[in-house]
Amino acid sequence: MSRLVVVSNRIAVPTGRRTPPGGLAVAVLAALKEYGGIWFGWSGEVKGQPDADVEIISKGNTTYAMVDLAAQDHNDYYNGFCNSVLWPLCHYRPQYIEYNRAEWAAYKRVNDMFARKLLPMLQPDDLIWVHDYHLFALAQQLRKLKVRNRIGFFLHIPFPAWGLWRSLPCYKELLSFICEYDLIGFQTNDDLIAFHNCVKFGLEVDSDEEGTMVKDGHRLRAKVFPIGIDVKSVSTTARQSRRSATRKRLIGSLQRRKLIVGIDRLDYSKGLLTRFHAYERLFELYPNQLRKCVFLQVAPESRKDVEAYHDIRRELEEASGHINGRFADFDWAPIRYLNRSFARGILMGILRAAQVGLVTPLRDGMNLVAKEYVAAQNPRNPGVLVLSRLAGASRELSEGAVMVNPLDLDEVAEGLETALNMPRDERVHRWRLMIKILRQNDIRAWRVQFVNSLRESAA
Ligand code: ADQ
Repeated sequence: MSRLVVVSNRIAVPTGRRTPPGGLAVAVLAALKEYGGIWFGWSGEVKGQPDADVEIISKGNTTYAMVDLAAQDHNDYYNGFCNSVLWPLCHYRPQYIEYNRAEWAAYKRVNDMFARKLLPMLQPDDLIWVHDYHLFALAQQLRKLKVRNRIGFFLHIPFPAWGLWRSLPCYKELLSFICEYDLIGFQTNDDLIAFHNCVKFGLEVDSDEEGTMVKDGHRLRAKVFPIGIDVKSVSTTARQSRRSATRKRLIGSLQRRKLIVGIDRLDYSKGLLTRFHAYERLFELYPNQLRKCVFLQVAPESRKDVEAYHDIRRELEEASGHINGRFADFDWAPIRYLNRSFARGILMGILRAAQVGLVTPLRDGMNLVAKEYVAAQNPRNPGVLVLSRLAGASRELSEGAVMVNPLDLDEVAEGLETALNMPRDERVHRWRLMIKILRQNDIRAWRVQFVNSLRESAA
């Protein structure tokens, strides 16, 4: 059986018995355990010299291969082209795009460096699975080095519509790089359609009914593989947290009030500021909710080196201060804003304790927190998910969740009111609809379907 070679911007080496948190790490580690192989990527270290040596750690049937990034590459490739061009572009936030040619050159340079470092480790029948927008150009760089292996790519974030994609100065070149893959996977059908349109209008290449495109004699298949979670593991972790001191402190502090929870990275795509404003609107539209609920938002900082992220923390502190100043009482503060991260067990326990999971990104490839919230619930007395129509997860969960447009503050406030008052029978009914889908499309199904499709394209 062929080995699997996974390539992602960052890699996560498991230490001791602890598995690194996050859906991607869990899925990749399980796939590598099954097939054996290599996980290759950036070590997370920034060093002065470009072209650093590859550090190798072997554990069982898996090899972890890591390279450091030079300071200039970290700035221009990672903070620059990846997070100041591609991330805002794919999340429909063109106002945050800061494009320059030096950073585009750095993107190609780092993709080329990854390809050259990976090359000596490859065997002829390895299946190569590349992850996310940092490495759109990797297949093209590997092909230049005469690598003939099958190469698949999964995009974790949305793919933008043609009208937006074409605003990227180097859109044509980047698109033709993506077409060097054999298989490309998207989170939702919307992303797949957007990609087909970009290839059609940008490169004048049509696709057949099965989503196959042929460009310069090379066949690329594009399909949808919605990423899932390990439902059982989330549910068990959340249930076990019942005994944790943190959870007891949280429940005690609520004094029987209902808990609304949000858990996100501090990122403009997650719609945190509009979420805070919508919560404020809840008390304007439904003053009966005053003193009856508490909103807990956990949001640790991310990408602190990127300019567009500088203002978010201050804006959220101001908004939460304003809401508490406006509505709080001696013994009640409506909002608790925690600007730090927590261990996974504690997070899953918080999700289980909450009567409402509030997930309102302005754009999101999938949003695993929405799925984790559902899996963490007590089946006999579950909470309600209030979910943005603009999250990829809405494609699977729209029947069970209370669906809202995050830009319509009144609609989010109404959604919260509905969720806070929902009778138990309806909550159980909605939860069952969602958990059934989550079990079908779990993390195992995601990786098995992707790897099988890649293998088929090899045949
Ligand atoms: P992210 O943008 O990071 O991922 P998301 O899917 O919500 O977003 O979260 C990924 C993981 O991080 C989840 O397992 C979650 O529990 C954890 N996490 C989130 N906030 C946290 C916090 N405050 N503290 C600790 N852990 C936290 C990208 C895309 C998503 C897509 C995933 C997977 O942007 O749309 O769902 O990849 O494909």
